[in-house]
Amino acid sequence: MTYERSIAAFSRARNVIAGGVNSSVRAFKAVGGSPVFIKSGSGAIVYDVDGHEYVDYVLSWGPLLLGHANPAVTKAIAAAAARGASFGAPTEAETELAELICSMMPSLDRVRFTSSGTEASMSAIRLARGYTRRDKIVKFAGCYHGAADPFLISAGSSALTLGIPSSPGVPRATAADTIVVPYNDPDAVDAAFAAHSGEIAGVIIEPYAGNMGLVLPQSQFLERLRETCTRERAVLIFDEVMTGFRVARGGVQERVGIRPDLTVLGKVIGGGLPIGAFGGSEDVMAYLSPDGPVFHAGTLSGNPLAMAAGIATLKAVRDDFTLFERLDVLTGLLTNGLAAVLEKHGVAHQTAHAGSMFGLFFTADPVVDLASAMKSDTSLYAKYFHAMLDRGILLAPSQFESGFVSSAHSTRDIERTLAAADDAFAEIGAAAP
Ligand code: KE4
Repeated sequence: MTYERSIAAFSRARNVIAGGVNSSVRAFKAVGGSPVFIKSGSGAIVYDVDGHEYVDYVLSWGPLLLGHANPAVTKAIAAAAARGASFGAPTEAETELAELICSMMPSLDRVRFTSSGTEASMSAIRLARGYTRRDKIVKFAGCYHGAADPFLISAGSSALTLGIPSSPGVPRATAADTIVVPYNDPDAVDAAFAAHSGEIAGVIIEPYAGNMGLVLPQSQFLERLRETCTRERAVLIFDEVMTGFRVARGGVQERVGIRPDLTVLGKVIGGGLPIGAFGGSEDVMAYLSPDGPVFHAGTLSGNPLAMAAGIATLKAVRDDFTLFERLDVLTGLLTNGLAAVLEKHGVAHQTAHAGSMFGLFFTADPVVDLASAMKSDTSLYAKYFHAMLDRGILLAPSQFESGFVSSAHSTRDIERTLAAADDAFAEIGAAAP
């Protein structure tokens, strides 16, 4: 396939937008080539400016649980827009979305909306520090909590992709308050608390890690974290921006039966519009301004359009009792099918899937943390990405991301994807040195 219009669009964008993109991972740096510019989407399909059609597994990096231009979501946004886009005053739509979230995530007594997951994670950390009067936080190598200074130390997602997991510009003093330990290593967490007794405000984790590829917690890892944080009186924060309302109605915390003290949300709860949220027990959230001393604010927090999109999305999540089962079956069909294709072509691989999230690593060894994820063959991933793009399948343009399936995807889309993968590896295999 040729991509003339996308190439021209990228060249034009670079004249006025830094790097030609408004979020780094979109630039295709990890896979090479020029990024495709998308013109429109509908259901599981997106169309680029050259007129190519793709089955989309990026889904705006997770928000589009119901697929592109879902009719109910689109109608809700249009109706809200006709009433005025923003008021800078409370609206009942914010209460309605908060009630929907709290009804499906029982660990949340109270929430606060923001305009991004980054802002929500930042604010959750500030709240944990204010609540405990401690400064340090523990994060896990390869986990990504957004583009805020405290997290850009051994971060995942595009920070990892671009080789800047610990970004320049983060002051040493900030980095000194972030303790990084390996994912799936509860002993390392205990050692951090032993070394910094009484100094650690909280532990923030992606309970299913989706930003180094998909890496799932090993048995008892999350349980140990909960015990340690309870013992040390530190705040356990589940960053469920990606997993919330995606791996189950109540996120990972429903699947594993663990109540974090704070939860960070985003993506799905906004149905594709800018959103983030953080929430937890009434006790902890009472520390947040204006009732408490820990400050938070945001011009467009709780924006009526995002609320409308989120309400329409979460009503579908609440009312469709087979949704998560269907998504799990479809995603399993995809990952099992990909494994079979890779076996057939003799390609070393690890696949993972949880609900409607999936991951694929090109390595023979199990992936349990960042170090093992980094052993993946990223150059093979780049070849795979482009071979699939040329065959009408849009995957994450980085090995260190997760893929997503929506309720708009069909078994026909999965079959089309598997046929493309088989054909792609026949080509790649033939080209192998
Ligand atoms: P945003 O600020 O991008 O809304 O959310 C940050 C964030 C926080 N926590 C988790 C677990 C996340 O996955 C994210 C953002 N995810 C990335 C995808 N890996 C967003 C894509 C991008 O950066 O363009």
